Amino acid sequence: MSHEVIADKSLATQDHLFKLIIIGDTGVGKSCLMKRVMDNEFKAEHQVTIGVEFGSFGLRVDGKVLKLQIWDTAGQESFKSVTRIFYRGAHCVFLTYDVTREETFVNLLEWLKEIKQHASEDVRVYLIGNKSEMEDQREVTFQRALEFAKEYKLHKVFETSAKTGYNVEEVFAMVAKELYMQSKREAEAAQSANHTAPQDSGKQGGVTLGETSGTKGGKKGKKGGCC
Ligand SMILES: Nc1nc2c(ncn2[C@@H]2O[C@H](COP(=O)(O)OP(=O)(O)O)[C@@H](O)[C@H]2O)c(=O)[nH]1
Ligand SMILES: [Mg+2]
Repeated sequence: MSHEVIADKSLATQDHLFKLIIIGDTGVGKSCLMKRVMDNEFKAEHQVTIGVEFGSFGLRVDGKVLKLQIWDTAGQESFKSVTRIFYRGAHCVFLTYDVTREETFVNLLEWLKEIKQHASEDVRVYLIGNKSEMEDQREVTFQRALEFAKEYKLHKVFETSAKTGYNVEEVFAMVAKELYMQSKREAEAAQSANHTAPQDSGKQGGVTLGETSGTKGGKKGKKGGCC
């Protein structure tokens, strides 16, 4: 499915809005990923994020405007109580690590606990290994990330480089499209359930438009992007 990135950052109107939260240890490149996708820029110096910063990324797909609302969180332990609030209502999580620092990969287990405790049960978790252009300093192989994702049932795995831009726009665009397709499927399922229900037994149809319906892995799907 082709797409066109919408340059207008104000993006006052959109057909679908999806919330994405970026988490992971400090210094892995969360803020740089957001800066790259929003402004196509990279900053070499590390400015510690205080609490949470907010951005957005817009896309036109299928004649519809999709907007990703991006919440870039601080990685430090001291900010966790603040950032936890932002897991609520997130459609997806970018769980990030630095491919050149193994400790940031090991710490993913702690971040998974945060997701389990504070995000909704059916949130999509994408594993993102950043700084992929630093091949000579790599400490975590892609294979290891794939195995981790399989073991913990994460949705997908990618490597990116906020520095070169490798895979950044592609990943954000793909996620927006996946969320859009999911919300479309859910709306269609809800609609057909509404149409067929009265013929069944005269009982109330169990699914209301915009409510959950079964999706991948037998889990309940979440509310589609709001309009
Ligand atoms: N080589 C390289 N450095 C990066 C990349 N992404 C971020 N950095 C650097 O890593 C440091 C931390 O980045 P930042 O986005 O502030 O990390 P955050 O704490 O996770 O938000 C900064 O010095 C960035 O310049 C990348 O893809 N490649
Ligand atoms: Mg940051």
